[in-house]
Amino acid sequence: MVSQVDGSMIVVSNRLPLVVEKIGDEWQIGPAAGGLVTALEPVMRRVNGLWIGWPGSAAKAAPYAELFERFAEQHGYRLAGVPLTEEDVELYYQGFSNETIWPLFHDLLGRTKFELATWQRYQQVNEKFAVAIVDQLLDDQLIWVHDYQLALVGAQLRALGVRNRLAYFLHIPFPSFDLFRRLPWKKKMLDGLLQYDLLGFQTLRDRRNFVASVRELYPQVTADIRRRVTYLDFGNRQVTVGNFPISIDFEEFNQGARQQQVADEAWYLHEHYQGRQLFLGVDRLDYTKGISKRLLAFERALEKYPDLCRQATLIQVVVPSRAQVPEYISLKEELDRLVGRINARFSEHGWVPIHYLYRSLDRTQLLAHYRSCEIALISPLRDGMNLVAKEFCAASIEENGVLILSEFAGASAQLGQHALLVNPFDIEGTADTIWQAFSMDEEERRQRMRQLRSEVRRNNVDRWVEQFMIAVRPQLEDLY
Ligand code: ADQ
Repeated sequence: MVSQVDGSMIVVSNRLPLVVEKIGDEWQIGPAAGGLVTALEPVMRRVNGLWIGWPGSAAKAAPYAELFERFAEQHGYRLAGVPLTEEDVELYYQGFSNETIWPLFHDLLGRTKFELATWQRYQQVNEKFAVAIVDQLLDDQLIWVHDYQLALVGAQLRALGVRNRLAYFLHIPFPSFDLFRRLPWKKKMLDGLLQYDLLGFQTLRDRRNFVASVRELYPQVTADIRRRVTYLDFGNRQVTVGNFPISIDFEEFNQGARQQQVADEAWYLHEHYQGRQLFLGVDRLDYTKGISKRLLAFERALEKYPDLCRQATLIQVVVPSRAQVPEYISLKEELDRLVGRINARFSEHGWVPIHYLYRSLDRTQLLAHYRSCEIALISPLRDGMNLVAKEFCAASIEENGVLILSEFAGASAQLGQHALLVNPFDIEGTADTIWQAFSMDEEERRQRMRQLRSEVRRNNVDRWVEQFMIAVRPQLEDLY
């Protein structure tokens, strides 16, 4: 299926999938970390696509034409940049995207700001993206726009006269109408989204929330609900709405975890933490990831189940993210304080309960951590999907890992049956689940992990793209 879109797809996202930096006199390019990039890279390589986005502000003077050419040779797909001004970044990205949509769509109304100036700039920057797309556009290309920063690009493209098929995928949750209705510009936001031909969400819950909001604000619409998609009929046009759980390249993690370098790193970790079970948290620095509550739950578990002391260690890896947004700066300070307090309270000679790494890991180190840690502790307050949960299972090649997963992660819809589900707001319950995982016998671990791995293997990233592409192509609609 995927080969049928070879060369004919434009992917658009806020950030281009690369990091540019100057080392000495040399400009270097490297791949960026993050869920979207992890999911789309293999697909873009396969279809030799064009990816349009903002290159980032760190390196304004970089020779982009040359760097993009080098990138295309190395990665097998092309890039085109959308330059943004500092004010754009402040108002559209840090402002409306990350201080309005992000918290609101993650059910965190108390953190949500509503400011006219950021909303206005959001619309203008979405138009900038639309103009950049038109510059590159061929007649019959599919334009696939990603995520919450670019909800209105489709509407701006239509306003510029573009008639290509337009698809959109939202990587974060879509909130209930009760929350969505707080947005002062909700009608404009929906008007914009409804200009896409296909709207993709992560879970059935998100799709239902979206359709419910449309029905509230457009009472005349008729909704034809099928198993995989809902068709919204506006009389003169139809919009397809579906849920497509994003995934990972299972084999990349499964095979990657077997490499010698990974085994060496994993051996080193085992030696270092000998005789202990390792819990692992891997997250971008973000208040939605529930890191503070997780640390409190771990603390409560140490208090309530003293056998954990000296026998369990939590390795918490946090990747720096959105470092300019004030909320994220104070979150970092809060985590530093919490880790310090808990470690000071429980540490003994030769054992520290929490090992806290504030940095990104390279692929080998990440795989080694997945492989050597017995228990993944993934407890976001809300998460569109959460790829770390799937990566952990795919890399758990000894098949004895335990997955503790928040019921509010999109991934729980697929993995919930064989993971240990927690409500991250329930510190006591999470502490009990930490103990349950720690004391789970080998047989049960294997049974659960085998099921989890076969679920992730079956529903890998290819399937995500395939399902999305089938939904994009109207001649296949009868299949549903
Ligand atoms: P994110 O919020 O970025 O993505 P997630 O899905 O967990 O969250 O993806 C994070 C990615 O970053 C993973 O691929 C992981 O391997 C990588 N990563 C995390 N910590 C790392 C570290 N310390 N070092 C190296 N790499 C690290 C958004 C949504 C999610 C959704 C994805 C994809 O918020 O809900 O799953 O998009 O749609």
